[in-house]
Amino acid sequence: VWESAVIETTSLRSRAEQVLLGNRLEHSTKPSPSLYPHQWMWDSCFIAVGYSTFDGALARSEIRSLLRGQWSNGMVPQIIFNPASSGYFPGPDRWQSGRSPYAPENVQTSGITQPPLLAIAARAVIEREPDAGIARSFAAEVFPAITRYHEFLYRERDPDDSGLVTVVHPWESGLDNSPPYLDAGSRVELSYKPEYHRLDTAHVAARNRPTDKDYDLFIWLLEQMRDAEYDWSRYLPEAQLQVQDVLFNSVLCRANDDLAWIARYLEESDATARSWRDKTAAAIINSLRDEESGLFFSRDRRTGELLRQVTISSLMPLFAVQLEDGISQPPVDALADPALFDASGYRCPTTAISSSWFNPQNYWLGPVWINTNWMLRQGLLAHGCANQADAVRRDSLELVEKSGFREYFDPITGEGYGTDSFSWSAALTLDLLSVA
Ligand code: 2M8
Repeated sequence: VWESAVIETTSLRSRAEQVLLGNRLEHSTKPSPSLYPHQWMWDSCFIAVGYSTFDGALARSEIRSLLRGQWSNGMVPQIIFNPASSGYFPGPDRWQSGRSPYAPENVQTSGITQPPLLAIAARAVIEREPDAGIARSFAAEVFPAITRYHEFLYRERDPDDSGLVTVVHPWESGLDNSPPYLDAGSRVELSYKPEYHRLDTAHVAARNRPTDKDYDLFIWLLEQMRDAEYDWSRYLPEAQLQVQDVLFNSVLCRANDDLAWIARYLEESDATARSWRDKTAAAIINSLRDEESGLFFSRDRRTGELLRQVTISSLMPLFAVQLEDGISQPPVDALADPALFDASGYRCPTTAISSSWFNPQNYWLGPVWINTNWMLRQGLLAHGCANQADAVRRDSLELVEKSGFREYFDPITGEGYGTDSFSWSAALTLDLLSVA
């Protein structure tokens, strides 16, 4: 039994490496062979973590390629388009990022960002690099760029100086059709019906993807931002969708901690990164925590109300920062609650089972995703919950072993959905295998 377990692990590892190498483009790695044929920001951060387990040079090039797309105002874009790929909508012609004076000239990108995992990925890549000279020069190269990215987020996206960054498009949240965005989105009044032709449903069954109504919202919002030339001081005062997102800000909080680590590693001051971290941590606890349930929710910046939909994001402050016992307990307890996240199958559904939106087969409305499990596991470990963390790790590995490196998985049956050969499922499998 022991021997076969070792062989299984070895083969899982080599299959995961093959997925990443198979999805390589010239400078970076695409999330999947055909559904997502460009470079995505948070995908590449997870991918870099995966590469760091077996090829530091590829890990560094993944992050460098993201920074090639950085705008002169500091924004790191959600998508860096690969000129040789077509078949994804919306492409560069719809985004027209060149309307902004800050967009790079020789690289085509989208006009928004994604959960800011760069510092988290960069730290992992630096820590795993055996050659101290290489690690140090990479740290010195990326530190100023990542600092400028965080400066952008606080300067352009936190006009109230609240410590919480505002997300302006469901695609920025990474959890595109998650219930809080369906809620906030239902209040957006589309002034016209946008014209477009979806390409995603040519690759994946429509029942596993966002609806046409969701896409109307996504494209209409894109066109509003484009018309404002991606100038956030002009766009934000009128923007109909503005969310102080709990997952995005939790990632930012943790990224500040890792940015502070990189600063100390380079023997530079970590004061700015630490003060950002402390401010965002306090704001998450004081402004995004629901007193009654003890869970966390994103806040609709337009109405001022919490978007009280229980999703995986409600637990993400565990990943952000060290919480006091009384504050960490409700999210930890929610994991074992059959009405919330215990589906008697695989941990951890992305939308609570009792939610009226819960759908175990549709995208971010219920399936298990390996990236949210990866963050949750770290958050649980940081809060002394080793058994729960191990259970999340085990379930993640069981899912990819049983169903392959699919994009997402049914939390009850374990069946895989969405694209196959999905890069971050493979990359984070490599990381989870390496921390055993
Ligand atoms: C999904 O989002 C893209 C738009 O960014 C799409 O549906 O076309 C999300 O799961 C997102 O989190 C992810 O980064 C992206 C690529 O894997 O796909």
